[in-house]
Amino acid sequence: MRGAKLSAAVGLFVVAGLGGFGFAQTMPAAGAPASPSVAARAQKADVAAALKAYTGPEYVRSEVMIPVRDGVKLHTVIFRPVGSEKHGEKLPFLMERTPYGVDGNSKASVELTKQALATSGYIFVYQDIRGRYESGGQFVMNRPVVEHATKRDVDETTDTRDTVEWLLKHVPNNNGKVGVLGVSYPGFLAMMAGIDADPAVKAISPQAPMTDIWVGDDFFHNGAFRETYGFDYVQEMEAQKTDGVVSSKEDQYKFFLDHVNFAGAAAAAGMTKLPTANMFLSEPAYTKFWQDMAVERRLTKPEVPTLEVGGYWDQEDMWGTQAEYAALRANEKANDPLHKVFLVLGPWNHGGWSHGAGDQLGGKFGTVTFDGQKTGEYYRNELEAPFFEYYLKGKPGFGLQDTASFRTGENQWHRYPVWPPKEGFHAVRAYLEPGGKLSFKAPTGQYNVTAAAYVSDPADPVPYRHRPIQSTYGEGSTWRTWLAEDQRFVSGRKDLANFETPVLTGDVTVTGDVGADVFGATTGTDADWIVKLIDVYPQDATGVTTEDAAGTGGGGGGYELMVGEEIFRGRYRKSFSAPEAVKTGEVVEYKWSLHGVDHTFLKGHRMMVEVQSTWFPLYDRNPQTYVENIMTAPASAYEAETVSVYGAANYPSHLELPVADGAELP
Ligand code: PG9
Repeated sequence: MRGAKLSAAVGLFVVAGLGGFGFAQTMPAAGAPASPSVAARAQKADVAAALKAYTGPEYVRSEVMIPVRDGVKLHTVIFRPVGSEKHGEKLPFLMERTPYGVDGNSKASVELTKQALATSGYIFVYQDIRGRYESGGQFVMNRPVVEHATKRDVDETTDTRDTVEWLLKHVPNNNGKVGVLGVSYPGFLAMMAGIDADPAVKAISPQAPMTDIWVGDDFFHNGAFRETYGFDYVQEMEAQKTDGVVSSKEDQYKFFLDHVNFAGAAAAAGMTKLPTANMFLSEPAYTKFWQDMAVERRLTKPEVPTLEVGGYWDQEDMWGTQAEYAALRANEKANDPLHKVFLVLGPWNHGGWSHGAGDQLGGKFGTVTFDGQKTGEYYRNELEAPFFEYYLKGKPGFGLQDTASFRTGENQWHRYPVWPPKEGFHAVRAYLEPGGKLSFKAPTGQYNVTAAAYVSDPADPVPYRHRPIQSTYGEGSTWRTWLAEDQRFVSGRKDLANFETPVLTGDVTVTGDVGADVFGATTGTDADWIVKLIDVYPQDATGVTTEDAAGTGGGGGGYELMVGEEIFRGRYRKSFSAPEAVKTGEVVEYKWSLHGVDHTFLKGHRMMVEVQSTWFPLYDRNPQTYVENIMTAPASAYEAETVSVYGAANYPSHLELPVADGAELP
């Protein structure tokens, strides 16, 4: 996870990172603070309060350059509890490897950010990965795993192994066991520790790991390019060895519209030669380059106990956690706790479980609360700490059998023997029907009719969050919580279609993978399909607040909360690596996943499905006229087109919903 970085100027510029699982995580979840001085004060107050509460041992810091097999040296910061060697106590290692800089980690940040574990006593290790900050070698974004034939064949798995071997030999009073954890990029690196794992690695926790950045994580989703994220992140990581922050005062909606396509925006920022930007521009389809990075393709079985953690409202890597769990779980041996994958999913944004109470999610454009349940604290104290305590120290108390999930709406934790759970749920179809109806009865009698049609105009795309849209991690950015924003700011637009149930007469719980199955046509030759599953709150709703509630005094009446959402780029309907134009007017079936959901639509609420064809500038605009490379599409290719969503006996567009048995469907 990138820390919340501070920025204050116009245009592209670079500031130093805040480091590790350190202070960055004490930043408020609702976006970057108003100014560095406000942020610094808030951090100081948080730190002072947390330090007061800490009762564990003090930690002492040392620094070392660890040599790996090809002679590169990796900068590593180590914290050991003061006096542990005097008691002869042997302790396990807990390691985080990161591209975001480890120098900022201090004794205080160790004692604060992993309080339960720091109190128990671990040797904490933080390492700059190859090519970043003070480590030697060359940084490669999401470095693929390679065949290890010679000493020059290095990747993150070999760097981890070599580091572990060095630590075991050189750090006194270790118990020979290593745990590796991390969120996001460090989550990807935690998974790397579980591939061809060193025998001393006894537990890993990949948290929001990016897993396949073309199919479903940071850079593309089902072929649609995540324009703002790709633009910002690549500059922040590849323009220099240390973290930068891209921050602009300009509304990014306007910036990307004015530059027509990604090539135009990248040229304006002078970033076209950065390695990953160059690949965006030259290989936008799912080529070998992107496939080689896909981690789930490497996961043959859980080599070590693995705790996967993810958030249902993760704005960056929602897919990775669920994909890794699925790949590992499929190859797990029954009753083998040493080769087991566990999964925790909760009501969190990217990394939201690692700091704060977790009793609410959101920002000024929408906040959801969870009946006072402190989901983050529960995760850290009842799941994460016991996991490492059990596997690295042999202490009892880790009771998770397989999966823990916090079900929103109902606001309760549940444990399932597998994800998605099979017992107690069954698949139902929610059909998109004419008149804006969402119905649980299949359409009969009517053939070839559309449920809705709208004109999608790339000159006026649907914004994905409230404007002005700030740079991802720029000053005042609402990026971190946009998935929880009240969707009423767009749902009245003419360039999308809504389908709603009547008011629910009983609770309807949806637990598991939600699928979209849309029969659609366009007057163009390419189109994007975005489907959102929304919980529409009643006028007297409690537990939600939003500035959008015009006339309701800022309460949450009528709040529209997305609980599942995803895009599919039409040209990839047959193959992700060989895109093809769509035939004008042809009705095509598009099927894609909206991922795992665990949510109760409460009695008195309504379910809504929203379909649209732009989501800007989160995703670049599809010109809607087929061109070979959208990254360089000329302005003349961008055409307004009519998009039709069918709702007929022969074209039954629907959502596939895993619904709890016994639910009262309208
Ligand atoms: N989501 C970040 C990321 C970007 C690109 C690749 C991998 C990770 C992160 O927060 O680390």
